[in-house]
Amino acid sequence: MERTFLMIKPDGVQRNLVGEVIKRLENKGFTLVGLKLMAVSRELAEKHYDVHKERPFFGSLVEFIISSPVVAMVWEGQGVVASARKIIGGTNPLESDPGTIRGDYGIDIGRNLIHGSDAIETATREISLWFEDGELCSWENTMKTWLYE
Ligand code: 3AN
Repeated sequence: MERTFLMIKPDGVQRNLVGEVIKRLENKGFTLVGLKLMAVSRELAEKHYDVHKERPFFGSLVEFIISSPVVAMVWEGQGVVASARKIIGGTNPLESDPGTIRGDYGIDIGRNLIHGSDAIETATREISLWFEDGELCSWENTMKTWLYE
């Protein structure tokens, strides 16, 4: 079963949107297999955003991610990587579709509430960067037969 890495950024935690974000993914039918509230080290933030290290916003993005706790999560389900990206919405909240997390709750691109892996390979890399194997919990949701044919 496919897995993705999602992280509620400091703005999402500070704005009390943790429950709202989790609710949207649960309601969709995805399964939570990893969850932790954490203060992020500079080293981890820099590794996570490594692909953006040449971009002008890299420094402020790293400072932001380490400024206040985040909620790191792993979600599981059929097609979860692409589907979670749709639930999250486009990068710039002012242009994200209404009904998405960013579209409903954000304004500024530097305060877009949540990160989601953009591809299956990225998800694999990010899950191993943020979680030890023992922190993930494989379990079978009893609703599975009501979610999948
Ligand atoms: P997404 O999170 O939608 O995949 P990316 O991967 O292009 O977006 O960018 C990663 C993060 O970098 C974004 N979530 C956002 O916090 C930040 N970011 C992207 N573009 C900008 C920008 N032009 N100005 C400030 N921050 C940005």
